[in-house]
Amino acid sequence: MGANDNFAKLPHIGESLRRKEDARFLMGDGQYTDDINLAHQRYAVFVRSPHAHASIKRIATARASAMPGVVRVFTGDDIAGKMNGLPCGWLITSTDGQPMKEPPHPVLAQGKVRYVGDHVAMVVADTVEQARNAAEAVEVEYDVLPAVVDVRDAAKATALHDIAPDNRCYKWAIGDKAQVDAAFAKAAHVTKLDLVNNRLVPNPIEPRSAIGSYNRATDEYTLYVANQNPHVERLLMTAFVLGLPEHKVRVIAPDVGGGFGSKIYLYAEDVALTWAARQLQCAIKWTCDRSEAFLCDAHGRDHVTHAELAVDSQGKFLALRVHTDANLGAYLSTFATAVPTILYATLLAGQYTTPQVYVEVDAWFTNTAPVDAYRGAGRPEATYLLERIVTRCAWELGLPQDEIRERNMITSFPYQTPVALQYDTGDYLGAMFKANALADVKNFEQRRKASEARGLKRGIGYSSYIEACGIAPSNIAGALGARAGLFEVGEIRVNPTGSVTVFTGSHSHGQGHETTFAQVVAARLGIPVENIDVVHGDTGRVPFGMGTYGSRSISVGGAAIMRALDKIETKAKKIAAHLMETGEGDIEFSNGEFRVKGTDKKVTFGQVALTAYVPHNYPLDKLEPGLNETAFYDPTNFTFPAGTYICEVEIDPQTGVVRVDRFTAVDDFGTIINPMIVEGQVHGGLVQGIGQALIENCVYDKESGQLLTGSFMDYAMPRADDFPKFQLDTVCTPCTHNPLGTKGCGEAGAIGSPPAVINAVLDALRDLGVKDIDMPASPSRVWEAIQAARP
Ligand code: MCN
Repeated sequence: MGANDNFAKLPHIGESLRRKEDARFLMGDGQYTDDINLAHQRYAVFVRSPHAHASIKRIATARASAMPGVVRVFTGDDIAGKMNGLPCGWLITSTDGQPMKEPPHPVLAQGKVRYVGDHVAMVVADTVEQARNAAEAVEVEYDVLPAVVDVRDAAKATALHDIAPDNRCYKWAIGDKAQVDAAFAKAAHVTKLDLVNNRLVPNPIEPRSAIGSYNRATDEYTLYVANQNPHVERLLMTAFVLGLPEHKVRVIAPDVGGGFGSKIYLYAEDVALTWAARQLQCAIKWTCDRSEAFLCDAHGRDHVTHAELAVDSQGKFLALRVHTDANLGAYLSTFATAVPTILYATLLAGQYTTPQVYVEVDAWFTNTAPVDAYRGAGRPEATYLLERIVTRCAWELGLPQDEIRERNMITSFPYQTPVALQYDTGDYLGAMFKANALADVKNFEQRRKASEARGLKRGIGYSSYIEACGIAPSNIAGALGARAGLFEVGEIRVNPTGSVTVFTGSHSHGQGHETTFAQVVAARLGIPVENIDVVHGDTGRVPFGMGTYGSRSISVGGAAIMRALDKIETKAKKIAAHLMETGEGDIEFSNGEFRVKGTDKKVTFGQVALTAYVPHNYPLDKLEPGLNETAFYDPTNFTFPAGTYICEVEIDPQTGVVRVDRFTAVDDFGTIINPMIVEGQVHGGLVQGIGQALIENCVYDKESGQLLTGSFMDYAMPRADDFPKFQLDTVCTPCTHNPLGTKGCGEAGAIGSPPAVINAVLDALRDLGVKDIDMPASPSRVWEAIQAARP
């Protein structure tokens, strides 16, 4: 097996099976971290900085320590010298010859706090209430320092870290600057665009939660934690922070209620609880409340960009020049440095044949929460800039939005971009034409007139996105300067009765892996889906893993499972040959049966499984008992999902209220395992992307650095009635280099939708003279833009 088009024809592939995991979620039987309680468990509450930037002059804990139920109050002094700071997991290399700045990130603040919510002390008590009361009694004296929250002010602001006196973390560039400058010199037209990609708060339904525990008898630690990548969490915590042997720490990420990239990061709380469990010889639980989550969960986006697109007289793109300032927050999260570089700049060729692209990125520290890989991570920022400038260019040249895209889209593959990536397959034109038909673009003008008759402005916006998923092939990650490539692990344990347990290093926190991974195994082995269980999220049960983010699970985790299944099939054929007294070369396997070629002799998969564990007359020199295989899979390339999204909005010019009236998404995810799950993933992504475009915005006060949008009263989450019924369809060009032919679908909606919405808003307001608007296009912003454009 291996030819991915044969794989797509197997039973269960392309079937919308209901999610196996939903029964327990719908019946209230899910086991989230906060549902777990251990014997003699105590509770932690963190004292957090009320200031965005301050020196700590004194911390007095005596009063808090003497309060009822308090077990211990830990401060930075208690941990100093006993552990290292939190690491950045995926460091990249600067390209300006200066080393990248990786400032220390103490688990509890030492001498200084750098954002509102920074960890100052941890109080452990018998009950949560006692811990909360005592946390309020911890006295901290601060010397407040000037704060900076806007990335554009970072260079001139008071330094956050001694190691970075100008607050710059790194300068990074990709592309051939000289060639780009030469292309601009001969351009017939240059389109320019300045934009802000607004900061977002991820807000998964389940807030973060963790329980640290320690077993004195075995000298072993266990950390239960709402996390997307338990093995990476363990690796970073043991190797970089606590200096413990890895096998002494077990990390369990049980049911996790959404992550969206905010639960990748090794957070200070996780380390503090694990370490303190041994100090206090008890289990310690902490569950984040929503206000803490707003302050302290890793945020997303926060870029300021200037871009220029050079085109010839036929509207063909000649070159793209980009400068981006990226806000990394106060400290480096796990993916912080990779997001505005490897995951962003390499996508700026988009779906187009632009021969030259040059991107410069300056990344800065500011007094804000760390930024990490929020859904899409880097790729939404790339798509937003590119699809905005392409549409602006179309309007400047008097071309329809689809026309300019058609003139520039890549049509032959593989295609090498000028910014490192090689796209293996795609059908960009096909997706756009399909989207045009589904969105009924030909009748748009009629709908526009009907809106006008009701006093409303109607606009249509396009976005033809591409993303790099299946993160991350070590050959490419390494070539781009990343610290590590990201493979995945799959173990298949065939039980004697022929049922199968799958152990995967991927982690499902809403994506339905327990169903889709079982579909893959059922398809390959020809056994019922019900006979397959998928185990994930436990370093004590799964051999190793890199976790789930970057829409990597089916294409990397699933491919590792396929590799393990290849090995199972090879060994099972030997057993079948032994049973049927023939050579293994004579055996063929399909639909759960091993047959001797050209005869009607056969044995079932179940018979082979039983024989593996109850061997008779085995040639033990050739065959060892058992049917259990593990495989590691390092992809050779990213997968490149792509598609075209078309949004239609109606705007009330009196109030500035934008209503999304129609939204069409045509995606290419290669082979699709479960269409219903994929549709759900696209819906979720669209809601987050449209939310960014119209509603969501994380705002800090410029002077004080206080988070102004620190609750759902001020941070607007999209709701079902903010959206029309989405019209979805797909085209399919199977990925050429993984055995399933799949491309990731988990982020597409969030990546492709923001520019489609803003292009639609601008199209609606064009004849009023509005040329630009930043996300979110809230009613007040739209109204102000209309007023400002008035002659
Ligand atoms: N799938 C499929 N056929 C394909 C592609 C995917 O059937 N061609 C299925 C997969 O088998 C899997 C699901 O679709 O069940 C998503 O797969 P994939 O695209 O590989 O993405 P991951 O499983 O790696 O999920 C990560 C992705 C990311 S990066 C974010 S952020 C995100 C997202 O998934 N966070 C989510 N979707 C989320 N959904 C929920 N409910 N909660 C989150 O936190």
